[in-house]
Amino acid sequence: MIKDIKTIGNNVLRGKCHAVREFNDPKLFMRLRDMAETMYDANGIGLAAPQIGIKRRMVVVDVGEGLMEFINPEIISSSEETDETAEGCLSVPGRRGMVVRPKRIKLKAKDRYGEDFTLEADGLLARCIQHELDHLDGVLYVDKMTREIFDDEEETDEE
Ligand code: GNR
Ligand code: NI
Repeated sequence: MIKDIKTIGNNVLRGKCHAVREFNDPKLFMRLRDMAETMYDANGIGLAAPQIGIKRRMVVVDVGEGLMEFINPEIISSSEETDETAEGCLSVPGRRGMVVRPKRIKLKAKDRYGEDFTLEADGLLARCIQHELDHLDGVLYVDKMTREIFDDEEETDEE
C-alpha cells in the first residue's frame, strides 16, 4: 500500500529509530512492501521507515540496480575521500542542497530473513545509503547541507 510521506516538521522524522527484532515475519514483509511501493510511487531512489511513520531501522533503496533492503544497517567504514553533491529528500519537498559525504562506504545489515550481509558502495548508491541511514537517527540532509540550490540557478555541475 502506498503510504503518505511525512514531511519536515513532523516529529517522527526527528527521533532515533529502534532496531528491528522480528525477522521472517509477515508484518515486516508488509512494511517493506509498503516502503518500496511508496518510494516508487514518489519517484524516489530511497526511503527510510520513519518517512512513512514507522520508527524502525529499515531502509529501501533503488538507484537503478534493483530494489535493495537494509535492516539494522551500520556503516562499518567510510573513505577519507569525500564528494560534495546535490541532494533532495521526499520529506523536504521542493528543496535541494549540496552535501559533503564520504565517497565510498562499507555497510553491514540484515536482510528480511535476519541474515547478515555486507556491501561496498560508491557513487549514487553510497550517497543514497548514507542519506537513508541519517533518517534512522533523525537527521535530515538540510542539517548538513553546505548550501541550498535554487531552481533559477545556472547549472554549476562542471566548473
Ligand atoms: O529520491 C531521493 N533522491 C536523492 C538524491 C540525492 C541524494 C539522496 C536522495 S534520497 C531521496 C529520497 C529520500 O528522501 N530518501 O530518504
Ligand atoms: Ni530523505
